[in-house]
Amino acid sequence: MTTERRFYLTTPIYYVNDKPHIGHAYTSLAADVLARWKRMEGLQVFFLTGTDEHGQKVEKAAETRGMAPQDFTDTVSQAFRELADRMNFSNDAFIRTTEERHKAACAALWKRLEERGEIYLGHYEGWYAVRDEAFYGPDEITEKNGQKFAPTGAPVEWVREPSYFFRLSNWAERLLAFYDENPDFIAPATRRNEVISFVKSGLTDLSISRTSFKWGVPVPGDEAHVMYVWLDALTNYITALGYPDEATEAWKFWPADVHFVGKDILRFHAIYWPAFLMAAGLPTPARVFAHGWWTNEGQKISKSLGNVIDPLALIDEFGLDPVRFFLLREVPFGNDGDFSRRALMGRLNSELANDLGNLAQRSLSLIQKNCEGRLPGVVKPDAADAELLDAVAALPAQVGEALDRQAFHEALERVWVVTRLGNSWIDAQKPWSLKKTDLERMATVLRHLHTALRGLATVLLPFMPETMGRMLDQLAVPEDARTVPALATLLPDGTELPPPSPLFQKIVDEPA
Ligand code: ME8
Repeated sequence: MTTERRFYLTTPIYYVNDKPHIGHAYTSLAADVLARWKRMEGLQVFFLTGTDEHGQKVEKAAETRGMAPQDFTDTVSQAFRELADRMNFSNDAFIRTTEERHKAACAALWKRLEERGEIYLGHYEGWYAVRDEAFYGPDEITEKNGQKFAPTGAPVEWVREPSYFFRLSNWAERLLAFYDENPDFIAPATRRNEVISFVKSGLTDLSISRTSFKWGVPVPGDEAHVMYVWLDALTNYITALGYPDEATEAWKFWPADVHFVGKDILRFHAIYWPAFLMAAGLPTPARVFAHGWWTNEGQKISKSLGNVIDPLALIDEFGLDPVRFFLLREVPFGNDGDFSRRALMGRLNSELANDLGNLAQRSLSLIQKNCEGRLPGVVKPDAADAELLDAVAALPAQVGEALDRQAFHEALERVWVVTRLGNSWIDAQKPWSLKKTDLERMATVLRHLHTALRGLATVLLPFMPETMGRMLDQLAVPEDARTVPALATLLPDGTELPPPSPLFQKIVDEPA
């Protein structure tokens, strides 16, 4: 019996208090690339994204617009779905926390925690930031001009209300042992240390219900309370797999292989989430990866500064795949990064149009012109060919290894090392002048270039699915051979290649 290899990866579910921006697109893009790569490796993949629709923040946003919360969330959630379509995300499901199945999953998890003695009724008194939907301890609060703030800069208010609590304080030791036993659970490593020191500094019980507003999942048996939005939200990762029905096919995907999150919400995913799961007797995810924060031309992205980057406008201006490429190429995944139009244009012009696009165009035009558009065979190999061919052959394993660490920038750098090698190799081999001097060598050189281009386009397919799909069309690689394992099977000599056309358009205008 063969066991299918499964891979489950998720994005945060985004708050629907406002329309999507570049940060949301970024997290989901990273997940999309990994999902596509894992499918290409032959794994059965479940890639989940969606929207987080309850809580005070969303309720307030609806109120400001004079809309009923459900109508408001229907509209904004749709904008996130459209973003996923426009960004060509390959998510297998899109979950909304206002769905009935999700409310049922939350209620089931709550009851399980209650049965296991993990929940008690008490009274909450302390600081709460609606913007973060988070509670803060007195030692975390700072004051400026009479207003109190959380470490994130979000204003806090004093909350005093009856509340159910989760016995988080009982889980500190168990969490520390868990981080120790699972050194890869939190990535990157610097973030891991932050979480460990936070847990070591002591955990207090967590307030998990609110009574001062209504927009949430009712607490089973006590409808004066709605569940704390983070307990509700985190549960989405198991709702989507059919929880509480653990007999479903989808449940086999649990536990998750990677939860992709931004660094702002690591605490919820690396502390609360495993604690809830362990307390409920459910398996814990393998990894939470917290990536960094984008700024815009050096400034924090915020609505009040009016510098929110709309991913759809960027796609309209630069094309989808250059944007997808830029976001993962420009900044090491995990670090903060600055978005600049000039940097995007630089990457598009030099790396996509020049390095990759021209290499393809030059090689394929020569095959078209000098080989009647048919794929030549290898007739006159040379020892010098090994450098290029070995580098191309090694690429899938190198890219796979980097992607297993979510090191998207390293994966792309590996690909560009080989792309640059392809360019220096074509310049050294000069197939355009071999036409007059050595036809057999010319055929061999062009065949090797085709092999290199096929390898490059295949490993880049998850990053730029549309453009690399076109490149593979031009290379005459059949749809079912666009995978890493299929690279082992050569295309037959004489395969007819369509006339090539440019893959990327350079952008020459200057930023406004
Ligand atoms: O936190 N740079 O939702 P949210 C990079 N609903 N990434 C950014 C970013 C930026 N400037 N701004 C946002 C929530 N992000 C909760 C999550 S999960 C169970 C519940 C990305 O709409 C990043 O992934 O505030 C961040 O963690 C997420 O959007 C926050 O989205």
